[in-house]
Amino acid sequence: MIISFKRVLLLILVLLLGSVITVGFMFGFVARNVSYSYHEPFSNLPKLNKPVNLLFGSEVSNQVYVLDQEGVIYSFENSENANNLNVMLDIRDRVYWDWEGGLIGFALHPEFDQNGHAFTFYTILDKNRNQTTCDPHPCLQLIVSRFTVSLDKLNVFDPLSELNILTIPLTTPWHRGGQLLFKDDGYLYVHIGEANRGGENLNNFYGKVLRLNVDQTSTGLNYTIPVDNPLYDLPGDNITKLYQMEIYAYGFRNPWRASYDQLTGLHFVADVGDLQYEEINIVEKGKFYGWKFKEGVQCSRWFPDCETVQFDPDEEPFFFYTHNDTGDINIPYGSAIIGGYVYRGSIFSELYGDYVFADYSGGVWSLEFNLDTLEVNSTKFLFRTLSLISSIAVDPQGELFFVGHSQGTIYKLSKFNLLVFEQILKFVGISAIVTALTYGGSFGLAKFKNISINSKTKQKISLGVSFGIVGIFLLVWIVTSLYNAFLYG
Ligand SMILES: [Ca+2]
Repeated sequence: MIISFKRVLLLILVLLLGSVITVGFMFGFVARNVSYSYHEPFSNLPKLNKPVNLLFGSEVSNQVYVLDQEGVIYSFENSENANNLNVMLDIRDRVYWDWEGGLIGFALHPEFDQNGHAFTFYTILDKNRNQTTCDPHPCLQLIVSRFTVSLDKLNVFDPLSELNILTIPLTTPWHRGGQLLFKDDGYLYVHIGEANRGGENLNNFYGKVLRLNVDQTSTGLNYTIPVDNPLYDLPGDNITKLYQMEIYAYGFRNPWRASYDQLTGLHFVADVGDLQYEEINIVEKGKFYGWKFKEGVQCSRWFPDCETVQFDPDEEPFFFYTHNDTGDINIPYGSAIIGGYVYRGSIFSELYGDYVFADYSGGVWSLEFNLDTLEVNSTKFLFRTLSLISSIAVDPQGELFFVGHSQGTIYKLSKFNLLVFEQILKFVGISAIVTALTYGGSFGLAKFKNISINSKTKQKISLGVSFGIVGIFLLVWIVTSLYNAFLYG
């Protein structure tokens, strides 16, 4: 049998092509834009209705809490085997929910495992107010209150234990804020939207971050005002209403979500924008964040000539983005900022210390920033969900979770070391090498031993050996992929 030149050339070509593809991917010559993804860590749970907030309890309690916007708090075991939602609180009879209202905020007291106190933020119909004062919208109230778990059932809140902290009248159905947050000082930070009232006036709670001591009570209040709140010593008080001493920072539009990084003490507030910019602000005591004079770094549409208006010096956002897709995947864009966390987990060491955030439209990015100047150095696209994202959560290990509002599911940040497409190409590359070597080797052996290669049987054997080895590779591939999935799951 004559081994044709064409056949040898073809074998060499296949060998070369396979080597180039394989070596290219092995040493990362082929650029990868996308290496992050998400999966459902609690895939056995029933579908949620309208989840808007997710919170992990302590490592001891090992519980996860999720809020249904319509007025239910569920808990479940922090385990991938969790398959049951426990109803901790059902106040659907009190809650009035609409597209951004309802039961939207929840925080556990820092000593929750001992005292069983948790705090909620929700909207209700205000039946005592004259409806014509709110037309065409329903008259609403924003309620911040405390619930305590039942003594006999530690995983259920007693609905009768409700203690009112704040009641704030609303006249429009927009911009309520929603985040409740405890920081290391033990105080409760309440993030309230401007409710179309602007955030600049210090005589009301709209567009503010409030700071309350909820471990004490004072005359007529189920909290006290910390004496180091920025307006505490100013003339005027809560009786003359010149200033509200609860205010910690002001000038927000819709501070829907906020987070606190214990390591740096940075307090991040995601402020949902109007027409132009979605903002991330680093909040400091007593500072003004611009609304309703400015949106992002520009005059708002309400004060187009804001340079001519006198207002307090404002803090520029830590970061902002527009609603327009620039075509560069790493430049954030979307419809409404959802907020985020400084990543302190261990699975993704390259993200450590970066601020990871989501937009409601489903995109997730990370910001790498300078800790001294608080300037953002770079932005990186992580992934995009099919679901709208309503909230982000962090577990006791510092790993990140995302609440799928429209799909009713919870996602976890995960990493594909190797993308599916890449896997296939690599597989093709190695298969090509193996096939070429085996097939070529069989021919070479046949030639060497002077065996007639025309024998159909010999051809079948060499093909069989080729595909057998390819099959073993496929098996190894599947096992390593599963192992990767397990590692990053
Ligand atoms: Ca601002």
